[in-house]
Parts: sequence; structure tokens; C-alpha cells
Amino acid sequence: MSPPLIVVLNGPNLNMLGVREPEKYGTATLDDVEALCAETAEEYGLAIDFRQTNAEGELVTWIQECRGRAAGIVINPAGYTTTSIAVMDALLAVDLPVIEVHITNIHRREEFRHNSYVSKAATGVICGLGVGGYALAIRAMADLVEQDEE
Ligand code: DHK
Repeated sequence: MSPPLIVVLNGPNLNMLGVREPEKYGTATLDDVEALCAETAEEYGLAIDFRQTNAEGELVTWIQECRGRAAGIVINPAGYTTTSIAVMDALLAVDLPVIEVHITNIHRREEFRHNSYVSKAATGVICGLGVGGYALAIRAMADLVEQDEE
């Protein structure tokens, strides 16, 4: 049997990790984050499909495609966190466990970053723990997927 698939989705500007405001987001690149996710997934017997887009519609399409294909979604919606009802609706539509990740603690930052539409569709949220939050999300997803299989 093939391992359960976790789709890891990254929103706008995360392709610039490593060079983008390193004092906030750190120096790891998105390739480093992908490697961390792949390593963690392998440890827990999961497969991953890791993607990034700057386009809201593409993110919505990728979420929709998870239905019937993936066992769970890990998502850093980045700038779409606080604006996108479409991303929230897509996550609700696919009816899968969802873990929302933010590299920074959005609650310690500007007020406009505090309200997450995505949290209304998320099973859990990890923020403020740097890119290590992605590894924690995959670890948590391993438990959620196991519960779903029982
Ligand atoms: C990343 C972004 O690009 C911002 O728009 C969010 C998030 C925070 C992060 O911490 O990963 O506000």
C-alpha cells in the first residue's frame, strides 16, 4: 500500500524565504523547508507533495484537487491568511485534516495579521516557531491520519 499523502502548500512570497526579511523569517530557503518536510514525512511513513504559488486561484485549485487524493493538508497561506474567503471555503470543501503554519508569531505582529480566515477551516494552527513549525505540523498530521484510519 502506498503511504498516505500530505500536501504541503505555500502561499505568496514564500518562494523568497532566505532572502526575505531574514530577521523575521530566518535564513532557510523554501528548498530547505521542502527537504525538512520530506525528511519528517519519511520518518512518519508519509509521502508529501510540496508546492508554492503566488496566485490565489492556483492555491484554491490545488486545495480542491486534494479531495480524494490526499490524507491531509499543511498550509502556510502567507498573505492570503487574512484576506482569502476563497482559500477558507476550499479547505472546508475538501473535508480533510488541515494544519495552518506560520513561520512568525502573527499575533505578536501588526494587528492586520491577526485575523485568519484559514484558522476557521483548520484542525490546528502552529505559529511563531520558525520553519521548524512545518516539521511539527507533519508530525501532528501523522497522528491525525492514523486516527482517521482507525
Ligand atoms: C508569512 C507571510 O508571508 C505573511 O503574510 C504572514 C507568514 C505571516 C508567516 O509567518 O509564515 O502574515
